[in-house]
Amino acid sequence: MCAQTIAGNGSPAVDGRPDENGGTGGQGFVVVANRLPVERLEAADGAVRWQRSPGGLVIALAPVMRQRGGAWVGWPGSAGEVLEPFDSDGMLLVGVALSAPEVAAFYQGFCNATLWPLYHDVIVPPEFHRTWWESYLAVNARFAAAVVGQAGAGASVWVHDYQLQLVPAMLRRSRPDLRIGFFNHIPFPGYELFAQLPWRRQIVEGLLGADLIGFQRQGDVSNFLRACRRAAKLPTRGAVIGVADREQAAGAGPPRSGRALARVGEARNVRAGTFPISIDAAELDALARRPDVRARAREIRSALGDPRVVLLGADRLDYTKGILHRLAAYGELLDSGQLTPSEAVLVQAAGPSRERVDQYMRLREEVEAVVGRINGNHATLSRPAVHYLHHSYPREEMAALYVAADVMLVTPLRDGMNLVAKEYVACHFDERGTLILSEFTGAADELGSALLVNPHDIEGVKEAIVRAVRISPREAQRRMRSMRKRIREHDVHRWATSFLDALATAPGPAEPPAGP
Ligand code: GDG
Repeated sequence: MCAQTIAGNGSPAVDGRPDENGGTGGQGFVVVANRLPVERLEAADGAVRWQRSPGGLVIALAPVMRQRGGAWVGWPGSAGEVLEPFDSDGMLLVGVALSAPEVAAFYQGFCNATLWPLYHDVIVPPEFHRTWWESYLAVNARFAAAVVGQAGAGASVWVHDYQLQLVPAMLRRSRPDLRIGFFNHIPFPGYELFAQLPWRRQIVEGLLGADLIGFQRQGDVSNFLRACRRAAKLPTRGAVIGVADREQAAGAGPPRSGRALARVGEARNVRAGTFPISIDAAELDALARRPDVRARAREIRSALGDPRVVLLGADRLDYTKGILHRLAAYGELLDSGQLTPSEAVLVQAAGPSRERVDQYMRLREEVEAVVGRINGNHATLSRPAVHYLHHSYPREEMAALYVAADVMLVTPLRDGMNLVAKEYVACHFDERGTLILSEFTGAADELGSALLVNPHDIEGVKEAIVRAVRISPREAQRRMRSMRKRIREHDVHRWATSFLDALATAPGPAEPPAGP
C-alpha cells in the first residue's frame, strides 16, 4: 500500500494515498516516536516476548489509544529487527526497521551526536556529517511511510521528538488530509546555536508540516518562532507561523528536496505552544505507599549504614544531567568538613545510556574517576561516601530509592523537563524530603518551591546541599506540599488531553499572518 520513493536530487519522499474508504490502514489515531513502547525479552529457549516499557509516554497515551483505537509506530530498538505489526493492550504496534549502519548514522550519529548536543546548549560540541544527515532523511521518510500505511482518512497523527522532525512535512506532502501534531521533548535552542546546523532550514520546514507544534517551555517556543523567521524567512504573529505556498505559486512543481516539504499544498497557519509534560502522579503516589516499596526503602537506608541524610541522584548517564557538577559540590563539602559521610551519604544511580557514542564513553570514565577520588579520600572500609550504581532498575526499585532519599539532587545543565524531579515529589506523600533543582530544567518553571540552583555555580550548589541537609521539617513540608499540589493537578493525562484538544482545533488552511 505504501512505498518509499527517492525524488529528484536523492531526497526521499513518501508516497501513499488514502483509499476512498479512508486511508490505507484505517487507524483514526497514530502515535509515532523513535521507540516502540515495548521491550524485547528473550527467554533461555530463545522465545521472544515483548513487554510494555515503563515510559511515561505510553502511560499517557494508552487510555487515549484504547478509546480512539490507534497505532504506535516506532523502532523496536535493535538493529535489523523486522517486526510484523501486532496488538498490545489495545493498540497496534508497528515496527520500523533500522539497519546497523542506520543505527550508527541516524541514531547514534545525527540524533545523539548532532541534534542532542546542539539542542542542549552545545555542552559538548555537535558533529556535522553529511552522511548522517542523509541517513536522517531516509529514516524519517521510512517512519512517515509507516504512518501513511496506518492512518485512515482525516486521522490525527502525533509525532514525537527530535529524531523525527522531518516526518510532519513528509506526511503532509503525501497526506494533506491528516491532522498532524508534533511534540518536542527536549529544548529548542536559541537561534545563535541553532544557526550552526547546516540543515537548519530543512528542519524548520520539516516541523512546519504539523498543524500544532508543542514545546516544554515558553523559551523553546520563542526560540522556534525566531528560527522560523530567520532560517525559513516566514512571518509569525504571536505563536502562529504563516506557511505560504511559494514554490507552488511560482509553478515550480513538486519540491525536489526536504527543503520545500512544508510548502506543499495551500497556504496554512501553524500554531506553536507550550505543553509541559508530566507524570502519572497518582500511580507513583500509590506505588510509593505500597508496603513492599516502603520496606525496600528502609532496607536501602539500613544498607547505607542508616546515615542521618540520604542524598540521591538518579539520571541516565548523560552529560546534560550535571552529574559531575553535583559530585564536585558534594566532594568539596566533604573536603572542607562541612559534611561527613556518616552524616550524609550520596547515592548516584546513573543508568547506562547511548554507550556507543564517544562523548558518553568519555563521561562515564570521568564520572567514575571522580567517584573513585571522592571515595579514595572519604570512604572507610565499611562506608563509601558515594554509592555509584551504573544499572537500570525496575520501577519499584526507583520508587524505593525516591522514598529512601531525604534530598534529591537534580542538577542538569539543560533539560527539556526532567521527570525524575516530578517523580521524587510524587513519591513523597509523607510531605518529607527536599528537592534541589536546576533552574535550567523545564521542571523549574513549575516546581518553584524546590531549592533552585545554577549547577555551574558550585558554591551555590554546596549552599543548597547544606541547606537541604539542615532544613527544618516544617520548611521541607511547606515546600513539598506546594510541589505536590502542582504535579497532582498537572499530570501526564492533563498534558496529553490538552495537546490533543489543541490539535483538534489547531488552525488549518488560512491566510498567512502579515510579515513581522
Ligand atoms: C527526555 C528529556 C523530558 C531513569 N532511570 C531508570 C528509569 N528512569 C526513568 C525515570 C524517568 C525517565 O527515565 C527519565 O526521564 P527524564 O525526564 O528525567 O529524562 P530523559 O530520559 O532525558 O527524557 C526530558 C523527557 O524526555 C520527557 O519529555 O522530561 O527533559 O530529556 O521517568 O524514572 N526508569 C527505570 N529504571 C531506571 O533505572 N524503570
